[in-house]
Amino acid sequence: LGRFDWEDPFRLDDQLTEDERMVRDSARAYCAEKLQPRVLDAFQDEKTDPAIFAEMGEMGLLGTTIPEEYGGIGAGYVTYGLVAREVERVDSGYRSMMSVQSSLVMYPIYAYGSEEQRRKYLPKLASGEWIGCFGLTEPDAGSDPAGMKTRAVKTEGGYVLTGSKMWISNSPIADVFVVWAKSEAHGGKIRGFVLEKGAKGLSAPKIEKKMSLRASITGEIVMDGVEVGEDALLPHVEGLKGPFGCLNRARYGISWGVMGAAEFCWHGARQYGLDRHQFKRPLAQTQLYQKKLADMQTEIALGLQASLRVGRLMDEANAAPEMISIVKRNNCGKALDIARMARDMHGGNGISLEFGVIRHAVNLETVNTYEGTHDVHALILGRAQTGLQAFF
Ligand code: TGC
Ligand code: FAD
Repeated sequence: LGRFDWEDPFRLDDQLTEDERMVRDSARAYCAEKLQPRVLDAFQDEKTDPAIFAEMGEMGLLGTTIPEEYGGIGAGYVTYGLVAREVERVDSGYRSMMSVQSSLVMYPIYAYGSEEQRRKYLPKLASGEWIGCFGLTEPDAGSDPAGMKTRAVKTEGGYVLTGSKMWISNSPIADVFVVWAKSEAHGGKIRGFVLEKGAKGLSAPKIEKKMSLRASITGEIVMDGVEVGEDALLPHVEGLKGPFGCLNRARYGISWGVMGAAEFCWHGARQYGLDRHQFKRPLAQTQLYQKKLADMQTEIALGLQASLRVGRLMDEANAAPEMISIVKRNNCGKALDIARMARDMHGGNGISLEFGVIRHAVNLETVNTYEGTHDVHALILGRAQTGLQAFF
């Protein structure tokens, strides 16, 4: 008979390579030593520490899939997923900071950029010296990015960008802005541009009063006639497949990340149930409590296996976007259910920041919404199996 490890029911660990386990373990140690101790204050005071980027850079956690010659560690997508799981075990906001930098800023510069753009930006983004952000969403274009209003108008030496982006992770502290705009010179097609902090007409005010992802700063990007040279254009992609190519990677990473947050909540609820006695017995010795723990264990075990499968296919360049929609949607929804359940199982203590479960629950509300809402991914999957477009 095989061995059963309650924490790792399908022995995910055995399915990883030695290199994958090594990066995972060093990410886990960094997160436990450096991120976990500061998360409570960061969330409570809504403070993002920019030093985290340099720390992550030093640990090789930024742009893990980017080749070494540009500052990455040239690892695969399973490794990237394992890192996301460790970081989000601490806080979805910290994972957000990491995944925007890696999948939404470094990836497009690597995949769609010129050699000069790669050499100029990637090493400094990999080390965390520069912080990046990704501007797709607008005040009037969220689930439907094709409805964006931001425009790039051709000038003699480059382009002038006008428009505004909303709900942009990292933007108030960003040095590098990957921004998507409709370009008249390209028949109104969506093109990517790399803007730099300090450009005239470019500002990134912070969005205040967030009740979720409070450890990760979010802002707008306001472009009031920002002039850039021809060298700001990402030359090798046009159309929505540009930003979607980045989103595929970030959504996949999120599918692992949220399982880390869910594991934190599950483990917390289990320990709480063992420690806390009511009616002269541990809470964990009641049938209802055990059923909830079994549901959590099952969903997390299944979710991780699914993400591992998609990751292996990504490493073979053989994954379809719809597979990513399945794991992004399902794992986010299940993680949110698990965090809410863990909050309930902690009773009154569950609403205190000290136990972490309410923080994960409110964070996961965002994660279930960004990178394509739960329902938008249902529509992507509905379209794929019926051939019928139900967005509009
Ligand atoms: P549609 O007609 O489906 O496609 C337009 C073009 O794009 C191509 N495409 C893809 N390419 C690569 N990967 C994918 N996943 C792709 N999906 C579509 C498609 O082939 C087509 O190409 P072409 O060459 O024929 O033009 O587009 P649509 O306008 O009908 O879109 C529908 C929909 C709803 C699926 C899409 O718009 C969508 O996914 N909406 C959700 C928006 C979203 O996810 N926004 C995320 C913003 S970034 C963010 O949230 C970062 S938070 C990060 C953090 O802090 O961690
Ligand atoms: P809407 O699109 O207005 O959706 C509202 C509701 O309507 C949702 O329930 C949705 O599922 C539903 N809905 C929409 N269309 C349909 C339909 N056709 N049929 C049925 N239901 C529908 N964006 C970036 O570009 N970069 C970032 O770095 C970034 N970071 C973010 C950080 C945070 C903290 C948050 C909250 C958001 C961030 N976003 C970012 C934006 C995010 O991607 C959007 O919020 C998300 O795509 C949803 O868009 P929306 O908020 O405009 O909602």
